[in-house]
Amino acid sequence: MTAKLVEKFQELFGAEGDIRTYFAPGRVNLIGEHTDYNGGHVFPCALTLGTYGIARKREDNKLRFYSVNFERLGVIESSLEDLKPYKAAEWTNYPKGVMWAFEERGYKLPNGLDILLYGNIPNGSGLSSSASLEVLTGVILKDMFGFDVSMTDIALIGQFSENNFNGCNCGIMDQFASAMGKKDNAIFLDTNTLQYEYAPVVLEDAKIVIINSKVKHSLVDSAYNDRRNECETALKELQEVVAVQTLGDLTEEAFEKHKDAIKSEIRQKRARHAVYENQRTIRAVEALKENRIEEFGKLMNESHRSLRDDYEVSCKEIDILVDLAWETEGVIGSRITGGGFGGCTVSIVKNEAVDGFIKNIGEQYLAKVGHEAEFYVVDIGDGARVLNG
Ligand code: GAF
Repeated sequence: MTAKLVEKFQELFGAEGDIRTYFAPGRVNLIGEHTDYNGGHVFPCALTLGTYGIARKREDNKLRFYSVNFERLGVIESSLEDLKPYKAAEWTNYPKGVMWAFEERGYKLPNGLDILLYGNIPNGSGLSSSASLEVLTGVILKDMFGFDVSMTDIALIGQFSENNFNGCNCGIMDQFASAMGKKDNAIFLDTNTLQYEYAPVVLEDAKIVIINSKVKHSLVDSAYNDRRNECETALKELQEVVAVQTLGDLTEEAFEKHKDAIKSEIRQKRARHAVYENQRTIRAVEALKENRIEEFGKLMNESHRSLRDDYEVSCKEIDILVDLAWETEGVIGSRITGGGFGGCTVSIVKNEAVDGFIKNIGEQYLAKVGHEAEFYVVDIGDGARVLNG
């Protein structure tokens, strides 16, 4: 894979100099959705799908980008002087945003770069293609310029760039999963403290299957930011009656006791999701550790209902996929994954049921929705890294 990309890089940018190769994965979140900006827990894992980067330092301060995924756009030129937030929408805003964020944090970029990218995560599907691009850029800059930043710093810088350069007020989950992923493990992350532990996902009798609905409703960024604002207002209202720093500090009982302090029904529903989902995630990780996989699956299903009914981030196509999964023999659990309003579902499916699951749901989805879904039986991979020096 990388040999072909290096060849393309050399064809576009010349063969001389120290050409280096990098990879950063996308992620799938098993449970703990819309909790990462509410001080709660998440449980994502890195995929073996992700973004590859081939890069070389330049002598001047020019930046040249090329994406194999957007070939028709050709080479896009820019420079270190041109790192300004909220410019015209184009994919180079992700790597440029991270360069800008490094400089904002005091890491001056001494040279420009030539970068070629290729991603095999379906774009805009909720599997964090943009976070993988951000983390990849962080790893390139650390490696090229010897910056003393940890992988957690790279995740935080990626999130900072997404929030302040690209205008999406996301939490830390996606960048963290891409930077810190570990083969065959999910990451149980407390987003309030950034403490984390790896939990092995050893599913001897089952597989993780992602279904891409291939719909992306246009609301994504604005509705995401709305949810976040609703939760922030609900938290302020709760703080009038109970001493908490985040919604993640509340148990279900404490929430039920104090919820009337939240003065709108919609905000109550949003906060209820954030509180219950956080507690569900903690319980789900315990269940997985103790090999109670059926219980893990039930919690995934509950997570979906809460995201559908209380948080209202699902959509017709995703609900069709989840309902079909719930009706299928051999499915342990199924839910929407990622930010929502389209994108993907994640299911845990018994080995012997996987082929039938793909065939039946594939056919029924096509009949009900009018276009095909895409299926990925995935492996959990390692986090972002230099592939060769
Ligand atoms: C998106 C965001 F980028 C994450 O930070 C997270 O909030 C997720 O939606 C929902 O859990 O992927």
